[in-house]
Amino acid sequence: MAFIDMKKREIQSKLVYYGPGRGGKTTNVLHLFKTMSRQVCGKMVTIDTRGDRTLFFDFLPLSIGKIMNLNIRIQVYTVPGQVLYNDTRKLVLRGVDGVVFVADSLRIQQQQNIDSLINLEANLREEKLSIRTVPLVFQYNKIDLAETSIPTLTVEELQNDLNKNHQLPYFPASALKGFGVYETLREISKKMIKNITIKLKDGHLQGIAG
Ligand SMILES: Nc1nc2c(ncn2[C@@H]2O[C@H](COP(=O)(O)OP(=O)(O)OP(=O)(O)O)[C@@H](O)[C@H]2O)c(=O)[nH]1
Ligand SMILES: [Mg+2]
Repeated sequence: MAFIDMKKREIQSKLVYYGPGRGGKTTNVLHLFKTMSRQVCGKMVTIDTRGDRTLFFDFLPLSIGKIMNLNIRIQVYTVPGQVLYNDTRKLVLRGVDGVVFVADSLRIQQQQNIDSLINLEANLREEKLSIRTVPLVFQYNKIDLAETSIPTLTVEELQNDLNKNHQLPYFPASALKGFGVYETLREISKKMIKNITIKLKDGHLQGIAG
């Protein structure tokens, strides 16, 4: 849950990249880290990986602007997508303010995408949240593979599988090539800032001592 730190004059919020294992969450955050200026993003921290599999989480702090003279900081996290790490996913989701759901365009991952979204809904419910209440955007990653002989899902199929009932913003992307990564971040940041501004004006944002 976003909160104000009066001492530092900043608002802290949490964005989580969620989705099936090997979908490209870490690759998204790595692209941000490699291409953003150091004024906007801090150091990327990767806690526990094996090969390219996240076992705990990645973390990247971003400073993305100001509301009412307060700096807005977004702490970006990725969850481990592998089914067996659900306890870690729940831990990372705690206090979430926004979610990017990174789906994998690989056709063999069709069911894993659907299962991961069901898992997200269940874990949000435990936080008394839902896809309808938390800012969320979909990213359809690995779109570059559509130009190869590897079987992929079309954007229409991904929409039908994941977003039919939600009608949320969605972005075809290739985190590997850096395509669609910023568009995704821009949209989720916009939604998060809108939410934070409403809470701030209504006096519903928690403060910490300053
Ligand atoms: N072709 C292609 N490969 C990608 C893309 N994004 C990620 N990959 C590859 O997919 C593999 C998995 O990517 P990761 O970013 O580690 O996936 P993850 O979602 O963090 O996986 P977990 O940590 O296991 O949940 C890596 O080998 C990446 O290089 C993409 O847009 N296109
Ligand atoms: Mg990862």
